[in-house]
Order: sequence, then structure tokens, then C-alpha cells
Amino acid sequence: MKRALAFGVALSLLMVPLIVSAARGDVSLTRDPKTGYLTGQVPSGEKTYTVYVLDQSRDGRYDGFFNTAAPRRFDAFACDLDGNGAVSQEEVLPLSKIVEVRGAYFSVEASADGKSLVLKDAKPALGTLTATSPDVTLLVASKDCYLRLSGSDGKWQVPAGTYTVTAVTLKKTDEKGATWTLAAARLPEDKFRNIEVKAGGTTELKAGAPLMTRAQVTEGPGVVAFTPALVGQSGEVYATPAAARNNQRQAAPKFRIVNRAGKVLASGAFQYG
Ligand SMILES: [Ca+2]
Ligand SMILES: [Ca+2]
Repeated sequence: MKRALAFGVALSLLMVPLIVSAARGDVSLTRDPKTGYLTGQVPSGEKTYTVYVLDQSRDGRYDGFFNTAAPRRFDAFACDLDGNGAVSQEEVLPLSKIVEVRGAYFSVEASADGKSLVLKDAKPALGTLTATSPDVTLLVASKDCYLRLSGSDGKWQVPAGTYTVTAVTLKKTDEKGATWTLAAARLPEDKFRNIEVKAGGTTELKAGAPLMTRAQVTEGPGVVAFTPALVGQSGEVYATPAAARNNQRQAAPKFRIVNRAGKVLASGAFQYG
């Protein structure tokens, strides 16, 4: 840090314009007075990306790192990955001690008063996490890192650590180009917690297709209710009313009750509750 500062001073003394290049180094985030976000330009590969840290916990500090013990009190980290000048839902994550920007990692160091942050180039030991379903998007958290994993044919390099999967979404594009998404409503803890990724090792996570259909039955006085559900490879439950086509929720699924001979005893449509 001291060296970088001295270098900057030397440059200005020589009247040489300061060149902002994609060289790796510390990035101090500055507060945008209009929005209250901390923001800065972060180099990764050949590009730089605008990042933001938002005081989501509203305590006047920007060091609310995600912590599974107190998951509601964290701040947020956003990166304008597509460079369109706006932040979409897919570009925001809970703030973690190590953040990732297009494969480059930075450790987030907070000042004592929590009002400023410096991102420092970090080179964590990496391991491979693979998903059996290549169309899956995962949100995963370790004690240091919160990541959104998608694409790459379901194979990702992540910092070694012990992860909890906090969200699973399946995405498919149909022949008309429409994108279908299906979010898991329930993740069995034994399959989605304590997932260890060792440095240089590979860990496989089972999730997604093939999906089995299951009707959850609840009985009340004079009423039997069926809730349709799809169950993935690790027993994760996708409630079918959560299916969305191009972000639009779809018509409730229809059902048929058949006897063992395949004769239809009753049919109808599920309704959104
Ligand atoms: Ca905060
Ligand atoms: Ca964007």
C-alpha cells in the first residue's frame, strides 16, 4: 500500500498522467455521496469491473460479512459483470471476506470504523466443484466466500473450503428460445451442507435432473389437498408453481389420479394457494 502511494506521488510530481491499467493491486472503494454505496473499479483479466458495497444491514458500516450464524445482518456486494451500468439481481451477493470478480479473487479488508474497504489481490487455493446437472445455478457459502455458480457446464474452480448450498435453480432454454427456471424450495441439510472442496481436489454435488414427481398430500376435514412437487437427485424439492417462463409464473399444473390399471379416477388443475 505504501509503495503504491509513493509511486502515485512520484508520477504526479513528474506531471505524467496517471494511467489506470488492469494491473493487479489494492483497490480502495470510495463512497458515492448520491447513493451511499462504496464503489470502485476492479481489474480482472483484460477488463475492469465496477463493484459496489451496500450497507444492507443499515448500521452505517460496510463490513457486515455474511455469517451463517446471523444470516440477516449482512451487507451486499455487487459487480456490474455485463458492464451495462446497472446492477441486476444476478450481480448481487451477500458480502463475504473474499469476493470473486470473473475468476479473480480479492480479500475485503475493512477499516476499524467499517466505513471504508480495500480489496486486496488474493490467491486462495482452489478446488473443483462439479454439479451433475450442467443447467444448475448454485449459491454457495463458506466461512470466507459467497459465490454464485452457473454455466461452465456445471464445473467450477472455487476456493478450497467447506460450503453450504443456499439456493439451487435449474434453467433450461426451450426450442422457442424461452428460458424456464425452477427454484428449489427445500434443500435437505444432509446433502447440501458441509460440502468439502479440497485444494486441487474435485467434489461432485448431485442436484437437478432427472426429476421425479411427487404429490405432497395434506388432509383436512372433508378435504384432501395435493401439492405438486418435483424432487431432484439429492431430494431437493422444487415446488412446481415456482416454475417460471421468462420470469413469468406459469399456469398451475394439471393432475390426474389413476388406479393401478391406469384408469383415471379423477382429474383437475392445481390452484395457487
Ligand atoms: Ca452494514
Ligand atoms: Ca449489469
